[in-house]
Order: sequence, then C-alpha cells, then structure tokens
Amino acid sequence: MLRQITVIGVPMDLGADRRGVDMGPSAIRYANLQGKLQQIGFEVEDIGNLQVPTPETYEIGDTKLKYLREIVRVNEELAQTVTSVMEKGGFPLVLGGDHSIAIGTIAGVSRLQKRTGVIWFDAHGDLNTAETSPSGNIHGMPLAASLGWGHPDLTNCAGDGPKISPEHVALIGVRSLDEGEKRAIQENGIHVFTMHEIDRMGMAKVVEEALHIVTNGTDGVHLSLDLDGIDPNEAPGVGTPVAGGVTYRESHLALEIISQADVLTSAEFVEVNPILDVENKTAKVAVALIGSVFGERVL
Ligand code: Z70
Ligand code: MN
Ligand code: MN
Ligand code: MN
Repeated sequence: MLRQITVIGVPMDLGADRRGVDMGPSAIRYANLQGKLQQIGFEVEDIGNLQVPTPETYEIGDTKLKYLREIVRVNEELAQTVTSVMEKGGFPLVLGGDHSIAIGTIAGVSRLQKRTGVIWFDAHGDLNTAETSPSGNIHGMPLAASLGWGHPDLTNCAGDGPKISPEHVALIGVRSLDEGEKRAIQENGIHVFTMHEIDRMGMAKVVEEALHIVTNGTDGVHLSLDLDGIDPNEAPGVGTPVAGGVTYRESHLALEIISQADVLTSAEFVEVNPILDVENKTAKVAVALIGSVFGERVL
C-alpha cells in the first residue's frame, strides 16, 4: 500500500435529517487519527475540511432530493480533491460527514481507475433513488448514484454516467432495506452480505468472498464504511442506529483481512455523529478501525 495518506474532511450534513454529523471529521481527528497512522509508519498529510454550506442558509429544494444542488457542488469539489491526491501518489482517506459524500469520493477515484471495486460496509443499502426513497435524504442514495441510477444531477456528478458496475460491489452488514432497494439488488444481482450471512458463514468467510467479488476484473478497491454498520451498543454516535449489527471484534477482523489483501486504493469513514455519541466512543471506534485498515496488528 502507498505510504502517503492524505486526510480529507467533509463536514457534510445536508444528506441526512439528523444534524451533528458535520462534526464527524473533527471528532475522528480528536480521537488521534494522525498519531495512530504515524505510529503505524505512514506519512500523513491532513488537508483540512472542504467547505460545506450550512443548511439554514439554503432552501431545502425538492423534498424528494433534499439540498440536491449544494450536495452536488460539494461532491464535485471532493471528486476533484480525491483525483488530485491520487495523481500525486497519495491514498485518499475521506472523513464524513454523511454518506452522500461517497458520490464525490467514488467519482474522483473512478476518473483515474476505470474499474473500481467497492466494499460498502453499512446497515443500509444506500441504493435509493428519488422515486424509492422514503425520506428524500441523499445519504440513502450514494451507492445507487455511483452505479448510475437516479437523478441525472447525481449520476452525472463529477463525470457522466455510472462510475462503478454492480458486479464489482459487495455490501457487508446490511440489515435495513427499503422495498425499492430490495428490488434494485435482485434485478441487478448485487452481492449483499446481510447479518444473516455474517452469522451463518462467519465474518472471515464473508470478507473473503467479498474480496473476491470486488477484485475480480478491477484495478483497485474503495472501502466505504458507514459507522452504523457496527452495532449501536459499540458505535452509538450515528444518526440511524439499527440493532443487531457487526461487533467491534467482527469489524476489526474484517478490516484486518481486507488490509492483508492489500487491494485498497481509497477509503472513507462516514456518519459519525458526536452529538448522539457517548464520550466520542464512535469516533474512537472509527480510528481503531482505520488502524486495522492500514495494517495495525497486535503482534
Ligand atoms: C433510508 C433512507 C440511511 C444511512 C440512513 C435510510 C438511509 N434507507 N443511510 N443512514 N447512512 O432514508 O433512504
Ligand atoms: Mn450509508
Ligand atoms: Mn447506514
Ligand atoms: Mn485496530
């Protein structure tokens, strides 16, 4: 893996109803992100936060696609930033912010890497479009948008059309899907490892299969990790907690196996909400997981 990591904060909270997720990047940094990465042996450059408009200063717009225009604008800038980090030989580590920022991260990665595999770690599918979304919140749409499904302003954000293909995507930790998302998964044969598969097969086997899917015919892999994939007992600081999630231990094992495969070219950690958290616990989990992704081992 590249030895130079560039941290990009995106204090985005226009894609979700619960305010507070804009403080995520700050909470993750406060949990000693930089110290952890340096201790593992990486050179770390933190370029700070992108500017994200405050919701109160903008109209919500179409309630089926709340803050569409502002979200697209931030994601265009994020994509440009991610592309330039990779062009300089760095590994982009993006801190959210709500999950709508995956649209920009993936667009930025896919400009340099034509076939990108994606590991989507999440309690949710994030496969909604304006038509299927129950909330109109764009953080429930980024995987769909990256696959080329949904409103053209989202699917053409930072580059026209699909950025990734359904066969190169694996979701892990899923336990809450809307009806339209279930249909999209079935119709397109998307690989989803729900909590049922994790319990049955064990996390090690799930991750090995997921790695096979995302590396088969791709040039690199992006990890998009929503902290709500972890069980809310261990990561309570998220806007949409769903019971019965991945444990601290399972999540570490998963990321250690991914790290050993040495296939990642970018990563993002999203949905940490310090307002809903308990003593920054969720940001600490995020930093511990980031340690595992970048090769931290007990022995
Ligand atoms: C629901 C929706 C979602 C994250 C919640 C929830 C989506 N499927 N994503 N929290 N990270 O509104 O689309
Ligand atoms: Mn998500
Ligand atoms: Mn989620
Ligand atoms: Mn760790």
